[in-house]
Amino acid sequence: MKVAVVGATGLVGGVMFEVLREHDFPITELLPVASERSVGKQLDYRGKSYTVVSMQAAVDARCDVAIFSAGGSTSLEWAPKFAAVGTTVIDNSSAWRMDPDKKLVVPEVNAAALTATDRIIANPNCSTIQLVVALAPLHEAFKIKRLVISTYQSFTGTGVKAVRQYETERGGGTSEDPAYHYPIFANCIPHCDVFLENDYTKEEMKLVHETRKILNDPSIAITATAVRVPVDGGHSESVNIEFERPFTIEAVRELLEAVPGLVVQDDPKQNIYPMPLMAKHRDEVFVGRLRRDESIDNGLNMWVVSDNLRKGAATNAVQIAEYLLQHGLIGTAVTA
Ligand code: A2P
Ligand code: 11C
Repeated sequence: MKVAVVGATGLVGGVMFEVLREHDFPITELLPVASERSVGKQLDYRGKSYTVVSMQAAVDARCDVAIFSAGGSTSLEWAPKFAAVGTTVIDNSSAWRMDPDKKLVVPEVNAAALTATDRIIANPNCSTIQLVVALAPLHEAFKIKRLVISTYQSFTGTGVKAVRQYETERGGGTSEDPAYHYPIFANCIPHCDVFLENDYTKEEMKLVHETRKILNDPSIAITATAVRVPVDGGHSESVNIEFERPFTIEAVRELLEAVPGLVVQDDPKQNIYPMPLMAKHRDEVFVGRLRRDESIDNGLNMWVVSDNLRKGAATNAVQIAEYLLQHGLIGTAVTA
C-alpha cells in the first residue's frame, strides 16, 4: 500500500507511525504530510528517514490510502481532493462524521457497512469510539433507552500545544501559548472543545450524535458532561445506562468479554478496575466497575478507559485501513 499520513508531525500522527509499525501494515511507500511549515522536515519510520511533503504533493502521488489527523478545516478542504484521485481517506477530524453520505466507523461495531465506493471514511471522536465498543453488544442484547456519560479526558486529546502547556505548568512555569483558558496542571476543566448554542460543548454533543449514528439508533436518549483532566494515558468515562429490558451483571460481563479488543477488568475486592495509567500505549478498550444502578429498573453503571491517541484515534484508523485491505476495498485493483 502507498500510504499518506496527513498531520504526520502532530501528536496523533506520531502515534499513527507507531501503530502502523506495530501492526506491520503493508506499506510499500510512505508519505508523511503536514502543513507548508513542516515541508522538508525529516521523520523516522522503521529506522528510515522520510521527508515531509505538502498536501498537493500527496494528492499528486495518488496514494491508496491517506490517514488524516490534521484538524477539521484541513480535512474539509483536502479530503475531497484526495478522494477525487482515487485515494481512500480515513479522517480523524469531526469534519465528515455527521455527513449522511459518509460512514462513521468503529471496526468492532459497523465495519461491515464499508464498500469500495467509500472514498472518505470518518473515524469517530476518541470518547465515542471507546464508548460504543462497550455499548454495541449491550444495546443489541438489552436495548439502551438512555445514557448519562461523564468523561475524564486526557490533555493529549487537544494536541501538541496542550501537552506543552501541561509540561510547562508541571515544571512551575506559565505557558506563553496555552491551549486552555485555565491551567490544566492540578486542575479539572469542564470544557472540552467549543461551547455551542445549547451551552453544551461540541465534545459533549459528539457523544450524543456520533453514538446514535454508529449504533444506528436515533431513539437513544443521551446526555453528557466532558471534563479535561491532567492525565496522560487515556480518556476515562463513567457511563450510566438504562436498558429497555432486564439484564444480569453476569450476562453483561459475558457479552463484554466476547468483544474483540475489549478487556474486562472488574474485580473490586482485588482493587481491579481500568485506569489510564495502565491503558497507555494499549490498543484495547478497558471496562470495569460493572454494577447495577440501584435507583432505577434495568440500570447499569460502568467505567470505560482507553488510550485516546491509540484506539481513540490512530489504532481505530489503522484498523479501518486493515479491514479495507483484507476485504479488497482499497488498493490499485480497486482504484484503477
Ligand atoms: P504542522 O506541524 O506542519 O503544523 P496536533 O493536533 O498534534 O497539534 O497536530 C496537528 C497536525 O496537523 C500537525 O501535523 C500539523 O502540521 C497538521 N496541520 C495543521 N494545519 C495543517 C494544514 N493547513 N495543512 C496540513 N497539515 C496541517
Ligand atoms: C479531545 N476528542 O480529547 C478530542 C480530541 O473531534 O476528534 C479530538 C477532537 C475530535 O478533546
